[in-house]
Amino acid sequence: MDLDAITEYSALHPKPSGLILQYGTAGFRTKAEHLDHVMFRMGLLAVLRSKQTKSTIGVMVTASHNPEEDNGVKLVDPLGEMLAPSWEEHATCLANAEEQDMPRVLMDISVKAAVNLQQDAFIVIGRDTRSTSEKLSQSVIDGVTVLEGQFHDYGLVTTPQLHYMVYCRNTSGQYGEATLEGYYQKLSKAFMELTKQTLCSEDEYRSLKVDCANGIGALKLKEMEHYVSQGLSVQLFNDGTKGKLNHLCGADFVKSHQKPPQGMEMKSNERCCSFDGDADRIVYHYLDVDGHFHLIDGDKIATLISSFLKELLLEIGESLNIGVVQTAYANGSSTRYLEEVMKVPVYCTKTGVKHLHHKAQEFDIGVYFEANGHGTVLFSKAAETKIRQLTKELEDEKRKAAAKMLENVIDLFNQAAGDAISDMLVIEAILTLKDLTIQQWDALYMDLPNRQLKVKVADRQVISTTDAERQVVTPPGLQEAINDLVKKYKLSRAFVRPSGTEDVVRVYAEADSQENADSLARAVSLAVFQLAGGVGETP
Ligand code: NG1
Ligand code: ZN
Repeated sequence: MDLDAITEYSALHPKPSGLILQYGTAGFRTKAEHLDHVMFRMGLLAVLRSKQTKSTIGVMVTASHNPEEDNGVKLVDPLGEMLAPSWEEHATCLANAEEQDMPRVLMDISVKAAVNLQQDAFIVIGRDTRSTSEKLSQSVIDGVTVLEGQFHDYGLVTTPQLHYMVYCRNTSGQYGEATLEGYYQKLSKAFMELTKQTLCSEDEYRSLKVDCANGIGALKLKEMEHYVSQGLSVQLFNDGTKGKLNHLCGADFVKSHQKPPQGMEMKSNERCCSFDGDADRIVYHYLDVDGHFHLIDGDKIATLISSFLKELLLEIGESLNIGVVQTAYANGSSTRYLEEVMKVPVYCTKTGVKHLHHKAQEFDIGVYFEANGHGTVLFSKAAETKIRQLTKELEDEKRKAAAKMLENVIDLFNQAAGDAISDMLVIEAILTLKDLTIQQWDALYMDLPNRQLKVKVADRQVISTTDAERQVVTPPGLQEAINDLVKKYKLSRAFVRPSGTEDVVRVYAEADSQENADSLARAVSLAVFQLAGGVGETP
């Protein structure tokens, strides 16, 4: 390592002294103007990680669903997965090292992680449409270059597309070709094959309105449109030509406000969906004939997909197991429906897709979705091999067709990460194949009314939790207070946790009516404010 060169280049990306950031649920995220040094240093770190794993590593510059003014960065591990936990710690140390200590901290990491510095390194870089992203990704490149890493800059891509590129490059093309063209071809081929059996060609099934959150999803759907146009026509809204990123639109807005996005013309019973700012989340929604808004969130997406997969498994008659993974934010009705009606095992993990992803790997087929619409389906290698073998060997026509469909589903899901585009195509295929309207899908079960709120506290880390974040451990007395409040309502449930991406404590409450869910959420927020050091206005 040329420490002099590192010191010299680092001075061009100086760290504001005293600034402390944490590699959280989704990497580093904060106001864009505080991130230049972090980007440079993540370029350096990506090179070390690449040398250590002898693989291509990804660096994505995005702040997903957060406001336009924010930005962020995360590293993508060799199989398209989130960065390993021990390296998250390295990332935090490196980002927070004061200017003069940084080269030494970098050396320490390299020694601790037993990195062979002679090894080659290859980094792929992507960014979202934020106005600050281009310059910040250039700082990543500066970091990569000073450590003599090779790189390929994919420029504007969705987060899942970058994960896909990493996965492709580390599996020597077996998974797909590491280009955008390769991505579109792989997905569209699987989609067209999956849907070709259907006779249904009514327009209402084939056209979908997409709210792109004024983000990267719009550009990429435009690029992909003609690949799938025979099976699906998408009409794009909030495509970034006028509105502000994630502002009053997008999956996060729609989910957390339980309202239609602005800038989208919705007629009653029309199927609509919303992506988030980097296109790794999707939720569906529609207005009914009375003009009421209905949200179909990640839980209902998981239900639709897992029931479809379960039917196909029954059809082919193989004993492959299937499990659904959720977080505490999953609506209570969804968990009940999955367990009691569909008889699928359901597991709860901590928030953040890396936790869900990890758990989902324990099954032959692991379906995981966060309620906010971030998720995918993982097939174990063994399950994939079995299914591919069955499509060749089975003689029974019906069983063979079912196996073929499962094979298409495998190809259609971006197994490296939750992907709004993949998810959308799978959902559209299932609705078409099963001849389901959005209302019929929605009617699988009724969501319990719920409310999410945020509370500002001096130090959100005073709140620690257990039982997949469903119980508070500290500060003392808070869990007891929540228990007492929950008892006052029917069908109620509430929990609180420090956010991993924002400086707030999140509060979630569910109850038998919207009024009750709102009032429980408010009461719990007040308890947090009083017992966990609230600041600013009392909730
Ligand atoms: P935090 O800020 O830790 O709640 C949010 C989402 C996560 C996940 C991450 C990463 C909720 C309640 N939380 O995390 O599910 O998607 O952002 O983007 O939706
Ligand atoms: Zn996102």
